[in-house]
Amino acid sequence: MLGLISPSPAQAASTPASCPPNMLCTYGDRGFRGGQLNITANNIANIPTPGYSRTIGLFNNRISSVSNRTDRPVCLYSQQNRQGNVMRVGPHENWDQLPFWAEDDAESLSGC
Ligand SMILES: [Ca+2]
Repeated sequence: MLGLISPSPAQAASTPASCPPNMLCTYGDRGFRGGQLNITANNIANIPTPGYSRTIGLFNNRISSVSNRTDRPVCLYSQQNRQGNVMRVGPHENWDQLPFWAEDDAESLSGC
C-alpha cells in the first residue's frame, strides 16, 4: 500500500454510552466529554425555526464532539440562524473530534 489512509473520526468513534437513542448529543470537549447538550430527533425535525439557535446559547462556539443517534442528518453552522460554514453530521455518525474548522465554532443547527 502506498501511504496510509486514516479513517475519519466518524468511522473511528463508537457510539458514546452517554448518548441515548433518537438524540443528537453535542459535547463541549473532544471524546464525548465536557458539558453535554442533547436534542431530540423530534426537535431536529421541527427546525428550522427562527431563533432556534438560542437553544444552544450556552454551547455557542463550544461544541467539540457530536453523536447523532437520530435517523436524519444534522448540520452545524458557524453562525446564528443557519449561516456560515456548515458541518454535516450524517445519521448515526459519531465524531469524537470535529474537524479543526468546525470545532468550537457552531452557533446554530438544523436538520439538513
Ligand atoms: Ca469545545
